[in-house]
This record gives sequence, structure tokens and C-alpha cells, in this order.
Amino acid sequence: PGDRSAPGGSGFLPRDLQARAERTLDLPPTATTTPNPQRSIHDAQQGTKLPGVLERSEGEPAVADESVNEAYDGLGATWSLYYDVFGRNSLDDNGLPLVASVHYDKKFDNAYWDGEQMVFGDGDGVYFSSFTDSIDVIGHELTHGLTQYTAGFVYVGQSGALNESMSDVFGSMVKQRSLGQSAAQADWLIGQGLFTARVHGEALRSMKAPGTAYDDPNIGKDPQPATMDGYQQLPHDDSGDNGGVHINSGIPNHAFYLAAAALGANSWETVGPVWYDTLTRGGLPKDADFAGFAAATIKAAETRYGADSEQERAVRTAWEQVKVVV
Ligand code: ASN
Ligand code: ZN
Repeated sequence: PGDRSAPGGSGFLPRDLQARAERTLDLPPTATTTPNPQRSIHDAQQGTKLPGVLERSEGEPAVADESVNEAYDGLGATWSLYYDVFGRNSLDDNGLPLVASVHYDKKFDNAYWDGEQMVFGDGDGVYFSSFTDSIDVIGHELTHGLTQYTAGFVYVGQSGALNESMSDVFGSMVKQRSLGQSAAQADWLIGQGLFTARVHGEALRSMKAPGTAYDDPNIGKDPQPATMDGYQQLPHDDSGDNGGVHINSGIPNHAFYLAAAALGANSWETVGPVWYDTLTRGGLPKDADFAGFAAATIKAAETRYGADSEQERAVRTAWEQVKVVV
């Protein structure tokens, strides 16, 4: 109490004088506070009370429960994409601690962001395995938090599909960066490894080829369109997936894929920053539509790389290819 000095300092000197004293007196540097994800992973123990029992906190070693470690690592990889690549300290850019719960409910076939924390089911074991198995799904859920703190795209209709697409785009970048894969090398699948062997399908979604991720007698066919020709007008309620937020997201997903593929290098270093700028400071309304979002990405590419830069042209062409008219 009463210590008003910089964190990690001795409390006797301002931080710059402390640093000078360390240099001139050859003292070991005092600990500085490097931001970290401040993760805490809990076990819901197959119940629905959140967050459940704390299993692993930031900096602690791996535990016996593989789901806990997968969540811990996936949260870390997502936080690192935001911090190392985009200079953002957590969802709110102010070090918000990252909270997750695994083993939520029994046979729960989903994962979600509840507005405050991440929740992962174990899957039913018949069609789905544990939702912590896929690093891009972890990045997807956490990015719902990023969108909540930034553009705030309303989860219905086109703004809802943009909200979903942001989660796939950043989730995919988390995966590609963790694997060290360029846009040309990546598989562009979301949720690869979540289906059990009995399902005819490789993933939940494909950004490269929306509509082709699965086709199974029991769970149906991947409904995603790749262009506006396949845009689906659906009821704005649960029965219609809030206007097809997980369906029409195939269109902006494919635009990101096309722009990244045209440039070939690491997506998080080419169009990733353009999408980040658009999401976090694009000036878009919460009910933005595809055309408004597309125009904002073209503007962001111009600002970052210059008018008529190859990046700007790749972004513009991608939206033309998916038939979003700016
Ligand atoms: N996994 C789904 C998602 O993040 C859960 C949901 O919120 N509908 O989109
Ligand atoms: Zn989602």
C-alpha cells in the first residue's frame, strides 16, 4: 500500500532514474511487467455452472487433463497473434484476463464465447470429439470477444455473418501462424479434427472452398455459399441461424482467402493487418453489411499499403470475385 511507483520498481526512484542507476551501478535490472495472457482454465466437470474448478493458471506447467492444456495453449496462441502481430494486449487492449472452461455439460457439441469467457464441450463422441482439439476453433471463440470489444457487429443477418467471419478469419490466422504456414500452404479449414472418423467430412467449414467441408447422411451437407449468388435469406431467429450467420459467413471468409492467396505470403502479415484495422478502427456501424465492410477493407489496404498497391488490388479483386458490389 502507498507504493505509487512504476510496477516492478524499487519504489524509491522514478522508473527512468531507476534504469539509469541500474546501468551506472551495474545492478541487475528490476523485473519489468511484460504483458501476458493471464489465462485461467477451469473444469466445468460436465456440468453447466461456470466457470467451474480452476485447473491451470498463467505460467503453471501442463496438467494431466489434455483438454485443459489444449485450451491453455490455444488461448496463448490467440493472445500472441493479437499481441505480437497487431500490438494488441488482449480483447480490450487493456490486458483483460482470459478465462475458459472445458468439459462443459455432457456430450456438448459446441464451443462458445458467453460475453465474458470461453466454454468448450467434449463432443458427443459419436459425431464430434472435444472442441479443444482444434486451435482455430479456440481462436474463433476468443475472436467473438475481440469483435465484442471493437466493431460490435450485431449477431444477425449480414452483420452477424461478418461477426462469424471475423472469428473464422482470425481463428484461421492463429492456426496458420502456429503451424508456420503461408497462405499457399494452409488448408484454410475451420475445425479440422473435430469430426469423428464416422463422419463424411474433414472440417466444419472451408474458407478456400465454402460448401465442401462435409457431406454426411447423418449431419447433412456444408451449407456455405462462396459468393453472393448463393446468399441465403433466412429467418432472423434460431430456426434460421439468425439469418444464416454461420452460412453466409462463407462469402466474406472466401474474400479473405482469395486476397491472402493472391499475395501468397503469410496471411497474418499481408491481409490480416487490413482486416484487423477494419475490425478495430474501420469506423463501421454495428449493423454493417458486406458492402460496407468490403469498402472499409479496401480503404484500410490503401491506408496501410498505398493506393494501387498489390495488397489494395488483391483485396478489391477478392470482393469482386465473391460478387460483393462495393
Ligand atoms: N460455436 C458457435 C460459434 O461460436 C456457437 C455459437 O455462438 N453459435 O459461432
Ligand atoms: Zn462463432
